[in-house]
Amino acid sequence: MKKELTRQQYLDLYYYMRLNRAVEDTMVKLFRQNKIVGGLYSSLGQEAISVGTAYALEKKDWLAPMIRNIGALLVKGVPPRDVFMQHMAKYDSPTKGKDGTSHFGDLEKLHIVSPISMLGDLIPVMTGVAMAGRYLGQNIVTMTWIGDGGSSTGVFHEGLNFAATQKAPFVLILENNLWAYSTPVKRQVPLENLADRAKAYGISSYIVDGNDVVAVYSTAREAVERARAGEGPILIEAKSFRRLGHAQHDPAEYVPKEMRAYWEGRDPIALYEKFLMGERLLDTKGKKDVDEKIETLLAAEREFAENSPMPPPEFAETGVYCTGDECHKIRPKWERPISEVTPPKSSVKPVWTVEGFGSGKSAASTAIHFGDTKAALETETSDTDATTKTNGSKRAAKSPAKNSAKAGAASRATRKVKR
Ligand SMILES: Cc1ncc(C[n+]2csc(CCOP(=O)(O)OP(=O)(O)O)c2C)c(N)n1
Ligand SMILES: [Mg+2]
Repeated sequence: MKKELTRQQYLDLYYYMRLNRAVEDTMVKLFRQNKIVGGLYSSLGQEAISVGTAYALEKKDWLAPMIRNIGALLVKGVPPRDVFMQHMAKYDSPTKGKDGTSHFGDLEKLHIVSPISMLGDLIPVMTGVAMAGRYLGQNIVTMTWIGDGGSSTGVFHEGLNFAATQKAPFVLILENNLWAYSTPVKRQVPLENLADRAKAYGISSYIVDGNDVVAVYSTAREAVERARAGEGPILIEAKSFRRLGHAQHDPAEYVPKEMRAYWEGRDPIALYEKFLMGERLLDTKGKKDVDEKIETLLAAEREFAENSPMPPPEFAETGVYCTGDECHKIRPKWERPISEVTPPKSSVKPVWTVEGFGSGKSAASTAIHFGDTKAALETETSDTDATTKTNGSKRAAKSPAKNSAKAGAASRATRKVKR
């Protein structure tokens, strides 16, 4: 671990990792007491990923957690009582008892989009949030997480391609914990590094040790800054290990004992404590203070959660059907005049300029136009034709392989027309 943060930042990372683990330990106890109504997932051994990445975001930024990202929620400002009550389906929980796991968000204050269970679906959603922020001039970055298994879904690829094409200010954290349910990553992806998936979409990626919180934070910070500066989406593969089963029901006997032992020896909190002590950023007293702070906080939060009532039975039908009141109040928030963003008054010509199309033969084929834009198209046409040729030859010099592939495609297309 390299030393490069402020003292407060080092201690914040420590506090949030400890809090993350303690909140989950408390929930295991609640689960054993039959007070948790749904499934209970664990991020044991992966706390450095949730905490280090979320800590790299600013207050105005948006995130969407998955099942192993309670740490990210805590960093964003969600009180532990909300996490407890949500899992206990209590009436005071963010979803008022309508969900028994972690499907809740906070669109108003904390900028959290609720998890979506269908793995990968948050990628296009958070791309959309990033694009909306750009449209509104907010200069925000959005972030979500996906597992090694989730990175094989269709929507992962569609979503990342969409984000790349739109140059969305979006950072995707791929938590490679080596298992997806009982499937080892080697049996489901023929890649050593899942970060290589970024190459297919022409975007940047990083690989980071997911058990080193300082490395995770520094990498995420750099990625967030680059995305905010307009470089487009960035993928970070954080390598770690799922120390428990998929959820509480799964004893994970399929995991080799030696493998578990290896990763237990790389516990992110133990590693970080050693680093902090070595750098004299933490001592036994400081550690004891954190123990007490967390213990006091969680005792109060747990008590509040346990005392919260279950929802009344009649509440079951509230919010299920549209009554024409609440749901119809939702309106789009146009913060720029509509005329500014729609043709014909828009300062942007309603004509796509396509550079480096390749054939350079037909100018019309280099522009895709829409609406009644004949005049604009005519002006655009000659410019575009020139650009196409220049760029085409520049590219030919730089990248012969790419160009010959294009030429091949072009001649195949020509052959097709002739027939
Ligand atoms: C599209 C989709 N397919 C299958 C599932 C069922 N499912 C939930 S979690 C999970 C395993 C996910 O593994 P991984 O992405 O590696 O995440 P991890 O559990 O290791 O954090 C599966 C298959 C789902 N929720 N969504
Ligand atoms: Mg996994």
